[in-house]
Amino acid sequence: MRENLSTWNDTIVALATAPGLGAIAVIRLSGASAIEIVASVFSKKSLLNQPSHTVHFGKLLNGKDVVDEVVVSIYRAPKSYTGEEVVEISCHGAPLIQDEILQLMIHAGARMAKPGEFTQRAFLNGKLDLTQAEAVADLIASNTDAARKTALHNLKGGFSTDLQVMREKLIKFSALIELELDFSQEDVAFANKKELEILVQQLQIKTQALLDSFKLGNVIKNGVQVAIVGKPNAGKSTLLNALLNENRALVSEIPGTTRDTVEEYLNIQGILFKLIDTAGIRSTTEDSIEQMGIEKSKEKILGADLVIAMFDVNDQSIEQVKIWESEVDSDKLILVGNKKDLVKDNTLFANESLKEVIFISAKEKENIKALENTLYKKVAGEGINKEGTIVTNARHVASLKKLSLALNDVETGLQHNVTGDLLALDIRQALHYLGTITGQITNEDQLDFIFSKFCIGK
Ligand SMILES: Nc1nc2c(ncn2[C@@H]2O[C@H](COP(=O)(O)OP(=O)(O)OP(=O)(O)O)[C@@H](O)[C@H]2O)c(=O)[nH]1
Ligand SMILES: [Mg+2]
Repeated sequence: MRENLSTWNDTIVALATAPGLGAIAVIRLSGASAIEIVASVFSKKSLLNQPSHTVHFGKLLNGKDVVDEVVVSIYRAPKSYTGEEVVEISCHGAPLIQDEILQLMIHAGARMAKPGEFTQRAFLNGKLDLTQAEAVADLIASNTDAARKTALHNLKGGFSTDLQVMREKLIKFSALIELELDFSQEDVAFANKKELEILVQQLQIKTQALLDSFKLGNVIKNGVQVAIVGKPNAGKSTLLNALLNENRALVSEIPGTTRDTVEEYLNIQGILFKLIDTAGIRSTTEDSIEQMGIEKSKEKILGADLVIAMFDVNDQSIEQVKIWESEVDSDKLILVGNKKDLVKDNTLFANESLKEVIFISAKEKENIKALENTLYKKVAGEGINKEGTIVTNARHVASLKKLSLALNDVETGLQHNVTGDLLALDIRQALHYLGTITGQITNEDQLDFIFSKFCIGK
């Protein structure tokens, strides 16, 4: 438990379910007086003596007026989400009723909760660490299966467990080194420097792996930008439609059909891809509107995480592949040869220069699955390791980078045989950055910032 608990003596209230009309709504209170406040307006037996984890049916009364018939659930401290006394009122879902009950609770002594304040209290009461609290926000905001899974992994403490193990080992060393300093006159060595060196190297590897996972973490959270580019008439818009399974973009045999970019989302095995259909690129065009579209396509290539470079396989395939390979980074590039249904000479598919190419027919929807698999693999490799920790939070990345630098300092110090007090200083610095991730070391502004991104009622 944390010491600043005593400052949290007011009781907060908020709507926990989505605002608007629903069959039922849940209003939640947390704080020392939560049960008293609800009991003071509850029609039935007194709630004050009821045990934790019980539900009670009754009426909420505003003077003599019945506001609603409700079910009240009681969770007593510390066995609740926040670690405080918590009451959840399930009422009928009309916005008017929700409002009236909130007003009633405020009148009886509660105050409106700030965004994320329930989770902030859970954190301050030691129920969650900071990475877990942040995972709660990610979980609520997750819109794909992969995002949900990584958030759940972190909520269960996946990320913090990894860091906690490192932290404990480092603390042990820093204690031993500091012990040595106390006995410096006697020239004894408690800490084994070789072991420390190995530990620091292991930590460095772990930190790098976590940093590397952010690239995947970021796309899991925010989606992958995929630009579909190529010459006019290559079939880009037809491909977009085939991937989406609907006629979203205009298709025609006239080159230069797509003028402005068309963007749509596609979920492949839990990862969100943002597909961007662009205007066909050709070297010269008289039409100034088309020219603007083309400039935009070039911009999209630069900004995209992946580029589907598309060409008509019946039109100078090898030359086009060469151009794309020289223009776009290989780990971003997916080469797609379209209109395979029109190919007369099948030997083309076996051509060595085209071995990276996925041959499809956008119009006949042939081989679209293979392209989807390639998109997925480019992002997730052989699959997202559900047990592995993936960093999805920019704040964690910033701390991990500083941690890595601090570990470097410890390593260099060890190599140069620096004195124990300098070494202890560097280790403490590394411990500090580890602590800022899990929240053992925080400041109020940072907490306010993190929790302000939550929705109200969580
Ligand atoms: N036979 C055949 N025709 C296709 C295929 N894919 C697209 N087409 C045709 O090619 C023409 C151009 O298709 P679009 O999808 O509009 O091409 P685009 O690349 O978006 O063209 P712009 O928007 O002008 O840059 C249309 O007449 C499509 O029906 C395919 O796989 N096979
Ligand atoms: Mg088009």
